[in-house]
Amino acid sequence: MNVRDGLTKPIQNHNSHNKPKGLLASLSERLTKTRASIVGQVQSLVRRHPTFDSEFLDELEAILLQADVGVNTTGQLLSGLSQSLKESGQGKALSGEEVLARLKGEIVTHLGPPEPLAEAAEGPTVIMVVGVNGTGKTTTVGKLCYRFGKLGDQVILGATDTFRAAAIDQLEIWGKRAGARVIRHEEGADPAAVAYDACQAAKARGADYVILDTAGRLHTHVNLMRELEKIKRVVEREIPGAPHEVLLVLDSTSGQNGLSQATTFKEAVEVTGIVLTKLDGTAKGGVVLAIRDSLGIPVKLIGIGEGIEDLRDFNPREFADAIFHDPDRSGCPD
Ligand SMILES: Nc1nc2c(ncn2[C@@H]2O[C@H](COP(=O)(O)OP(=O)(O)OP(=O)(O)O)[C@@H](O)[C@H]2O)c(=O)[nH]1
Ligand SMILES: [Mg+2]
Repeated sequence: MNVRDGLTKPIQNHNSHNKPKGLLASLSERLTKTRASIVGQVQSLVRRHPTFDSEFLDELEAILLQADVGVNTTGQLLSGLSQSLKESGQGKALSGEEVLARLKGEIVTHLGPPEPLAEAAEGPTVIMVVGVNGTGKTTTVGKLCYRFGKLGDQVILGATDTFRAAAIDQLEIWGKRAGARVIRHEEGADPAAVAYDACQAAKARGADYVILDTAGRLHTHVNLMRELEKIKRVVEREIPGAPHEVLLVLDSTSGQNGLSQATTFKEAVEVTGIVLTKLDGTAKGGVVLAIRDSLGIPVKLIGIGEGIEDLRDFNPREFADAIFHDPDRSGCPD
Protein backbone atom coordinates (compact mmCIF):
# COMPACT_ATOMS: atom_id res chain seq x y z
CA MET A 1 0.00 0.00 0.00
CA ASN A 2 1.25 3.46 -0.77
CA VAL A 3 0.99 5.28 2.51
CA ARG A 4 1.10 8.63 0.78
CA ASP A 5 -2.15 8.07 -1.15
CA GLY A 6 -4.85 10.71 -0.76
CA LEU A 7 -3.31 12.54 2.12
CA THR A 8 -3.77 16.23 1.84
CA LYS A 9 -5.48 17.37 4.98
CA PRO A 10 -4.84 20.62 6.81
CA ILE A 11 -3.74 20.14 10.40
CA GLN A 12 -4.64 22.49 13.22
CA ASN A 13 -3.17 22.73 16.68
CA HIS A 14 -5.37 22.36 19.75
CA ASN A 15 -4.50 22.10 23.39
CA SER A 16 -5.96 19.42 25.61
CA HIS A 17 -6.23 19.87 29.36
CA ASN A 18 -5.81 16.39 30.74
CA LYS A 19 -4.25 16.37 34.19
CA PRO A 20 -1.04 14.35 34.57
CA LYS A 21 -1.00 11.41 36.96
CA GLY A 22 1.83 11.06 39.50
CA LEU A 23 3.28 7.79 38.24
CA LEU A 24 2.84 8.81 34.64
CA ALA A 25 4.47 12.17 35.25
CA SER A 26 7.50 10.54 36.89
CA LEU A 27 7.94 8.01 34.08
CA SER A 28 7.44 10.78 31.58
CA GLU A 29 10.14 12.85 33.25
CA ARG A 30 12.60 9.95 32.94
CA LEU A 31 11.74 9.60 29.27
CA THR A 32 12.21 13.31 28.54
CA LYS A 33 14.85 12.82 25.84
CA THR A 34 12.88 10.19 23.95
CA ARG A 35 9.74 12.28 24.29
CA ALA A 36 11.57 15.30 22.86
CA SER A 37 13.00 13.26 20.00
CA ILE A 38 9.65 11.82 18.95
CA VAL A 39 6.68 13.81 20.23
CA GLY A 40 8.47 17.16 20.50
CA GLN A 41 9.63 16.85 16.90
CA VAL A 42 6.22 15.77 15.63
CA GLN A 43 4.58 18.71 17.40
CA SER A 44 7.05 21.05 15.80
CA LEU A 45 6.42 19.40 12.42
CA VAL A 46 2.66 19.88 12.82
CA ARG A 47 3.23 23.56 13.60
CA ARG A 48 5.56 24.08 10.65
CA HIS A 49 3.69 21.95 8.17
CA PRO A 50 0.01 21.79 9.04
CA THR A 51 -0.99 19.60 6.11
CA PHE A 52 -1.02 15.84 6.15
CA ASP A 53 0.60 15.17 2.78
CA SER A 54 3.56 13.23 1.46
CA GLU A 55 6.00 15.91 2.57
CA PHE A 56 4.60 15.62 6.09
CA LEU A 57 5.04 11.85 5.94
CA ASP A 58 8.64 12.21 4.74
CA GLU A 59 9.45 14.41 7.69
CA LEU A 60 7.64 12.13 10.10
CA GLU A 61 9.59 9.19 8.73
CA ALA A 62 12.87 11.06 9.31
CA ILE A 63 11.85 11.83 12.91
CA LEU A 64 11.03 8.20 13.70
CA LEU A 65 14.19 6.90 12.08
CA GLN A 66 16.31 9.37 13.98
CA ALA A 67 14.70 8.17 17.25
CA ASP A 68 15.92 4.64 16.34
CA VAL A 69 12.47 3.26 15.65
CA GLY A 70 14.00 1.31 12.73
CA VAL A 71 13.14 1.16 9.05
CA ASN A 72 10.56 -1.64 9.08
CA THR A 73 8.74 -0.44 12.16
CA THR A 74 8.68 3.13 10.88
CA GLY A 75 7.14 1.92 7.61
CA GLN A 76 4.47 -0.01 9.51
CA LEU A 77 3.66 2.91 11.80
CA LEU A 78 3.33 5.35 8.91
CA SER A 79 1.19 2.93 6.98
CA GLY A 80 -1.14 2.39 9.94
CA LEU A 81 -1.29 6.11 10.65
CA SER A 82 -2.18 6.98 7.06
CA GLN A 83 -4.84 4.32 6.97
CA SER A 84 -6.39 5.44 10.22
CA LEU A 85 -6.39 9.10 9.20
CA LYS A 86 -7.90 8.28 5.83
CA GLU A 87 -10.66 6.19 7.38
CA SER A 88 -11.60 8.68 10.04
CA GLY A 89 -10.86 12.11 8.72
CA GLN A 90 -11.72 12.16 5.01
CA GLY A 91 -12.59 15.71 4.05
CA LYS A 92 -12.36 17.17 7.55
CA ALA A 93 -9.60 19.21 9.10
CA LEU A 94 -7.24 17.25 11.33
CA SER A 95 -5.76 18.74 14.46
CA GLY A 96 -2.17 18.26 15.58
CA GLU A 97 -3.60 16.57 18.66
CA GLU A 98 -5.42 14.10 16.45
CA VAL A 99 -2.29 13.19 14.51
CA LEU A 100 -0.44 12.64 17.78
CA ALA A 101 -3.27 10.61 19.27
CA ARG A 102 -3.40 8.38 16.23
CA LEU A 103 0.37 7.97 16.15
CA LYS A 104 0.21 7.01 19.80
CA GLY A 105 -2.56 4.51 19.03
CA GLU A 106 -0.41 2.96 16.29
CA ILE A 107 2.52 2.68 18.69
CA VAL A 108 0.43 0.96 21.37
CA THR A 109 -1.07 -1.46 18.84
CA HIS A 110 2.34 -2.16 17.41
CA LEU A 111 3.85 -2.96 20.80
CA GLY A 112 1.08 -5.39 21.69
CA PRO A 113 -0.03 -6.35 25.19
CA PRO A 114 2.31 -6.28 28.20
CA GLU A 115 4.19 -9.52 28.85
CA PRO A 116 4.76 -10.15 32.54
CA LEU A 117 7.66 -12.16 33.91
CA ALA A 118 7.10 -15.91 33.98
CA GLU A 119 6.84 -17.69 37.32
CA ALA A 120 7.40 -21.31 38.29
CA ALA A 121 4.20 -23.23 38.99
CA GLU A 122 5.97 -24.62 42.04
CA GLY A 123 9.43 -24.35 43.53
CA PRO A 124 11.83 -21.51 42.87
CA THR A 125 11.57 -19.35 39.77
CA VAL A 126 14.99 -19.10 38.13
CA ILE A 127 15.94 -15.98 36.22
CA MET A 128 19.19 -15.78 34.24
CA VAL A 129 20.36 -12.30 33.36
CA VAL A 130 22.67 -12.06 30.33
CA GLY A 131 24.13 -9.47 27.97
CA VAL A 132 27.23 -7.70 26.71
CA ASN A 133 29.50 -5.72 29.04
CA GLY A 134 28.16 -2.79 30.96
CA THR A 135 24.55 -2.89 29.80
CA GLY A 136 23.18 -2.88 33.37
CA LYS A 137 22.86 -6.58 34.24
CA THR A 138 24.01 -6.42 37.86
CA THR A 139 21.99 -3.28 38.51
CA THR A 140 18.90 -4.97 37.06
CA VAL A 141 19.51 -8.06 39.21
CA GLY A 142 19.70 -5.81 42.29
CA LYS A 143 16.53 -3.93 41.37
CA LEU A 144 14.63 -7.14 40.65
CA CYS A 145 15.79 -8.68 43.90
CA TYR A 146 14.63 -5.61 45.80
CA ARG A 147 11.25 -5.73 44.08
CA PHE A 148 10.67 -9.40 44.92
CA GLY A 149 11.90 -8.90 48.48
CA LYS A 150 9.47 -6.04 49.00
CA LEU A 151 6.65 -8.39 48.04
CA GLY A 152 7.81 -10.77 50.75
CA ASP A 153 9.56 -13.26 48.47
CA GLN A 154 12.83 -14.90 49.40
CA VAL A 155 15.53 -14.41 46.79
CA ILE A 156 18.88 -16.16 46.29
CA LEU A 157 21.37 -14.29 44.13
CA GLY A 158 23.98 -16.29 42.23
CA ALA A 159 27.26 -14.46 41.54
CA THR A 160 27.91 -16.31 38.29
CA ASP A 161 30.05 -13.42 37.12
CA THR A 162 33.28 -14.84 38.50
CA PHE A 163 35.48 -12.86 36.10
CA ARG A 164 36.41 -10.16 38.58
CA ALA A 165 36.30 -10.11 42.36
CA ALA A 166 34.82 -6.63 42.07
CA ALA A 167 31.81 -8.02 40.21
CA ILE A 168 31.12 -10.46 43.06
CA ASP A 169 31.44 -7.66 45.62
CA GLN A 170 29.15 -5.44 43.57
CA LEU A 171 26.47 -8.14 43.73
CA GLU A 172 27.02 -8.53 47.48
CA ILE A 173 26.28 -4.83 47.91
CA TRP A 174 23.01 -5.15 45.98
CA GLY A 175 22.18 -8.30 47.97
CA LYS A 176 22.65 -6.39 51.26
CA ARG A 177 20.53 -3.49 50.08
CA ALA A 178 17.76 -5.83 49.00
CA GLY A 179 18.11 -8.24 51.92
CA ALA A 180 19.00 -11.30 49.82
CA ARG A 181 21.56 -14.05 50.28
CA VAL A 182 24.34 -14.15 47.69
CA ILE A 183 25.90 -17.44 46.64
CA ARG A 184 29.48 -16.77 45.63
CA HIS A 185 32.68 -18.58 44.82
CA GLU A 186 36.21 -17.30 44.37
CA GLU A 187 37.19 -15.09 41.45
CA GLY A 188 37.86 -17.28 38.40
CA ALA A 189 35.65 -20.17 39.61
CA ASP A 190 33.40 -22.05 37.23
CA PRO A 191 30.17 -19.98 36.85
CA ALA A 192 28.15 -23.16 36.30
CA ALA A 193 29.26 -24.40 39.74
CA VAL A 194 27.96 -21.16 41.29
CA ALA A 195 24.66 -21.63 39.45
CA TYR A 196 24.48 -25.20 40.78
CA ASP A 197 25.05 -24.03 44.37
CA ALA A 198 22.52 -21.23 44.02
CA CYS A 199 19.88 -23.75 42.86
CA GLN A 200 20.74 -26.12 45.72
CA ALA A 201 20.52 -23.29 48.27
CA ALA A 202 17.16 -22.19 46.88
CA LYS A 203 15.76 -25.72 47.08
CA ALA A 204 17.11 -26.27 50.59
CA ARG A 205 15.68 -22.99 51.89
CA GLY A 206 12.43 -23.05 49.95
CA ALA A 207 13.33 -19.75 48.26
CA ASP A 208 10.96 -18.17 45.77
CA TYR A 209 13.53 -16.87 43.31
CA VAL A 210 17.05 -17.57 42.09
CA ILE A 211 18.53 -14.73 40.07
CA LEU A 212 21.82 -15.36 38.28
CA ASP A 213 23.99 -12.37 37.45
CA THR A 214 26.21 -13.49 34.57
CA ALA A 215 29.41 -11.83 33.34
CA GLY A 216 29.23 -9.37 30.47
CA ARG A 217 30.40 -10.99 27.26
CA LEU A 218 30.69 -10.07 23.65
CA HIS A 219 28.20 -12.02 21.60
CA THR A 220 31.02 -12.75 19.14
CA HIS A 221 33.06 -14.63 21.75
CA VAL A 222 32.19 -18.28 21.12
CA ASN A 223 33.75 -19.74 24.30
CA LEU A 224 31.95 -17.29 26.52
CA MET A 225 28.66 -18.02 24.81
CA ARG A 226 29.29 -21.75 25.48
CA GLU A 227 29.86 -20.93 29.14
CA LEU A 228 26.41 -19.36 29.21
CA GLU A 229 24.91 -22.48 27.63
CA LYS A 230 26.58 -24.56 30.32
CA ILE A 231 25.10 -22.44 33.12
CA LYS A 232 21.70 -22.90 31.52
CA ARG A 233 22.11 -26.68 31.26
CA VAL A 234 23.01 -26.93 34.95
CA VAL A 235 19.98 -24.90 35.94
CA GLU A 236 17.72 -27.00 33.70
CA ARG A 237 19.01 -30.14 35.37
CA GLU A 238 18.64 -28.89 38.94
CA ILE A 239 15.21 -27.28 38.83
CA PRO A 240 12.41 -28.58 36.59
CA GLY A 241 11.20 -25.97 34.10
CA ALA A 242 14.16 -23.67 34.83
CA PRO A 243 15.32 -21.21 33.76
CA HIS A 244 11.88 -19.66 33.72
CA GLU A 245 13.27 -16.46 32.29
CA VAL A 246 16.45 -15.69 30.38
CA LEU A 247 16.55 -11.92 30.33
CA LEU A 248 18.82 -10.19 27.85
CA VAL A 249 19.81 -6.74 29.08
CA LEU A 250 20.19 -4.19 26.29
CA ASP A 251 21.48 -0.68 26.79
CA SER A 252 19.02 1.65 25.07
CA THR A 253 21.72 4.26 24.51
CA SER A 254 23.16 1.87 21.89
CA GLY A 255 19.89 2.15 19.97
CA GLN A 256 19.70 -0.05 16.88
CA ASN A 257 23.30 -1.21 17.37
CA GLY A 258 22.24 -3.26 20.35
CA LEU A 259 19.96 -5.41 18.26
CA SER A 260 22.70 -7.34 16.49
CA GLN A 261 23.96 -8.67 19.84
CA ALA A 262 20.57 -10.03 20.65
CA THR A 263 20.39 -12.57 17.84
CA THR A 264 23.48 -14.46 19.05
CA PHE A 265 22.26 -14.54 22.66
CA LYS A 266 18.86 -15.67 21.48
CA GLU A 267 20.39 -18.60 19.62
CA ALA A 268 22.70 -19.61 22.46
CA VAL A 269 20.35 -19.43 25.43
CA GLU A 270 16.81 -18.93 24.13
CA VAL A 271 16.25 -15.45 25.50
CA THR A 272 12.68 -15.08 26.82
CA GLY A 273 12.59 -11.35 27.47
CA ILE A 274 14.46 -8.09 27.02
CA VAL A 275 15.33 -5.61 29.73
CA LEU A 276 15.91 -2.22 28.12
CA THR A 277 18.05 -0.13 30.45
CA LYS A 278 19.16 3.51 30.68
CA LEU A 279 16.02 4.82 29.03
CA ASP A 280 16.40 7.82 31.31
CA GLY A 281 19.52 8.98 29.49
CA THR A 282 18.72 8.52 25.84
CA ALA A 283 16.81 10.00 22.93
CA LYS A 284 16.95 6.58 21.27
CA GLY A 285 14.04 5.11 23.23
CA GLY A 286 12.28 4.48 19.92
CA VAL A 287 14.36 1.30 19.78
CA VAL A 288 11.77 -0.29 22.04
CA LEU A 289 9.53 -0.32 18.97
CA ALA A 290 12.11 -1.99 16.77
CA ILE A 291 12.91 -4.78 19.21
CA ARG A 292 9.79 -6.87 18.78
CA ASP A 293 9.95 -6.65 14.98
CA SER A 294 13.57 -7.50 14.61
CA LEU A 295 13.91 -9.99 17.45
CA GLY A 296 10.46 -11.32 18.14
CA ILE A 297 11.25 -11.14 21.86
CA PRO A 298 9.07 -9.06 24.18
CA VAL A 299 10.49 -6.21 26.23
CA LYS A 300 9.52 -7.20 29.76
CA LEU A 301 11.27 -4.61 31.91
CA ILE A 302 12.70 -1.13 31.50
CA GLY A 303 15.45 0.56 33.48
CA ILE A 304 14.83 4.26 34.05
CA GLY A 305 17.62 5.20 36.45
CA GLU A 306 20.43 3.95 38.66
CA GLY A 307 18.35 3.72 41.83
CA ILE A 308 17.05 0.50 43.36
CA GLU A 309 13.45 1.35 42.48
CA ASP A 310 14.18 2.48 38.93
CA LEU A 311 12.89 -0.64 37.22
CA ARG A 312 9.43 -0.90 35.72
CA ASP A 313 7.43 -3.61 34.04
CA PHE A 314 7.20 -2.65 30.42
CA ASN A 315 3.62 -1.68 29.76
CA PRO A 316 3.18 -0.42 26.17
CA ARG A 317 0.23 1.82 26.98
CA GLU A 318 1.97 3.34 29.99
CA PHE A 319 5.11 3.86 27.91
CA ALA A 320 3.15 5.58 25.13
CA ASP A 321 1.25 7.68 27.69
CA ALA A 322 4.56 8.77 29.17
CA ILE A 323 6.24 9.76 25.93
CA PHE A 324 3.13 11.53 24.63
CA HIS A 325 2.59 13.30 27.92
CA ASP A 326 3.23 17.00 27.45
CA PRO A 327 4.32 18.61 30.73
CA ASP A 328 4.18 22.14 29.25
CA ARG A 329 0.53 21.75 28.48
CA SER A 330 -0.24 19.25 31.28
CA GLY A 331 -1.95 17.03 28.80
CA CYS A 332 -1.43 14.17 26.43
CA PRO A 333 -3.57 12.70 23.73
CA ASP A 334 -5.45 9.57 24.74
N1 LIG B 1 20.97 5.92 34.01
C1 LIG B 1 20.92 4.59 34.16
N2 LIG B 1 22.04 3.91 34.46
C2 LIG B 1 21.95 2.58 34.59
C3 LIG B 1 20.73 1.87 34.44
N3 LIG B 1 20.98 0.56 34.63
C4 LIG B 1 22.31 0.47 34.89
N4 LIG B 1 22.90 1.68 34.88
C5 LIG B 1 24.31 2.02 35.10
O1 LIG B 1 25.10 1.36 34.13
C6 LIG B 1 26.38 1.07 34.66
C7 LIG B 1 26.70 -0.40 34.45
O2 LIG B 1 25.81 -1.16 35.23
P1 LIG B 1 26.09 -2.65 35.68
O3 LIG B 1 24.85 -3.13 36.32
O4 LIG B 1 27.35 -2.75 36.43
O5 LIG B 1 26.29 -3.31 34.26
P2 LIG B 1 26.67 -4.83 33.95
O6 LIG B 1 25.94 -5.19 32.71
O7 LIG B 1 26.46 -5.66 35.14
O8 LIG B 1 28.24 -4.69 33.63
P3 LIG B 1 29.30 -5.91 33.49
O9 LIG B 1 29.02 -6.87 34.58
O10 LIG B 1 30.62 -5.23 33.61
O11 LIG B 1 29.08 -6.48 32.12
C8 LIG B 1 26.31 1.47 36.14
O12 LIG B 1 26.92 2.73 36.28
C9 LIG B 1 24.82 1.54 36.43
O13 LIG B 1 24.52 2.44 37.46
C10 LIG B 1 19.54 2.63 34.11
O14 LIG B 1 18.44 2.12 33.90
N5 LIG B 1 19.71 3.98 33.99
MG1 LIG C 1 27.70 -6.99 36.15
